[in-house]
Amino acid sequence: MNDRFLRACRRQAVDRTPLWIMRQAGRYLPEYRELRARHDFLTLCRTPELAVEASLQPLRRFDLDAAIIFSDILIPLEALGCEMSFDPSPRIAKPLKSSSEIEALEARPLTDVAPYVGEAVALLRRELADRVPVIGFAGAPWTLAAYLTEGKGHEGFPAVRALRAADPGALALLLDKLAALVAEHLELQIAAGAQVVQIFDSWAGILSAADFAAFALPAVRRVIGSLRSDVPVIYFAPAASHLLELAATSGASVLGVCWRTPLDAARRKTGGRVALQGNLDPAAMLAPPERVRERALVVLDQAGDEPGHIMNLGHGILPETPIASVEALVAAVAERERRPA
Ligand code: 1CP
Repeated sequence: MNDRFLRACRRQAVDRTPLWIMRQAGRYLPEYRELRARHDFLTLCRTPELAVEASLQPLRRFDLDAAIIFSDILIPLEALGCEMSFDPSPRIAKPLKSSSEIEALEARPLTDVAPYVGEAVALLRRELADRVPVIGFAGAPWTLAAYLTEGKGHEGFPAVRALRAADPGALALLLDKLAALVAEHLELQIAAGAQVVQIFDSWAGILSAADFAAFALPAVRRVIGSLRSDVPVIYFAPAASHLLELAATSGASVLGVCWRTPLDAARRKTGGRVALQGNLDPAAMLAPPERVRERALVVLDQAGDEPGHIMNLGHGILPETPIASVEALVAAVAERERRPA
């Protein structure tokens, strides 16, 4: 098997830096848009054959070192009885408004509510036949709490920050319940064959360091600490340069870094305790291929020669990204093959 991604997660030497792309299965691919024209988003997520098709699409085109299961971070919220739709951004029918609603939340087993998640992971493993490892993923408790209280994506997510001020005990209870759900969601994917898991804390950056340390971080630590297997965990909190040192203590073996923090600075701040993933600016992918190459080589230089770097963008690939940019990124990484570790 191509195991350079797994080796880099463990900070072992590799023949070249592994590459995958956040949101690599998605809207920048014409074949994904075709699939979506025929099926709505939730149908893709809930039908293992279709989810696996979306996961495999980028691997047919590009020499990538990992596959990510096609799903969404909000999918496990169904276990809490939460109704949602995607248009294409998520909407939650009844956002949580009160502490009594939080107290009343009871999770049904994910294997009953969303058996298709494990089925899709297992099918993807079979289809890949060990060509590259499979990444499972989940949203972090804090980020899921942000959507559950706000009901949709919303700059700064004021509802969850208001809850923090009004009723910190209710927020802590919500994070506890979500940590249990996220852990179950990750265990289920690992049991089905996921070889790495990534936790997306997309909205951790809206917190002060003190509130991150008091609320979001302990919830992530509980999730990671409860995992029974030793699959590498990637923790990604974008727009959170002020939280980097704290994030490095989450228990994850890899820290995803967004484009705002150069990888050499991230390496210094985290003292080499974790592997790093990232961090080409997704907007740089809108430039001509030669500029993409140059920007990618800068990132590889900043990552340095120490083992423990996974090349990626600093956030999800933008839907308007040209295919030629992805090809230029893949070629730039290949250019550095067998540079001494
Ligand atoms: O029309 C469509 O096709 C729907 C668009 C879409 C897609 C392709 C959504 C709705 N989700 C996804 C897939 C998805 N989402 C994946 C798997 C594909 C891959 O990575 O290759 C993953 C890992 C996610 C993760 C996700 N969903 C995050 C974390 C990553 C990040 O961007 O920080 C978040 C915050 C979400 C919520 C969400 N779901 C969909 C959208 C458009 C959003 C974010 C925007 C919002 O809050 O409004």
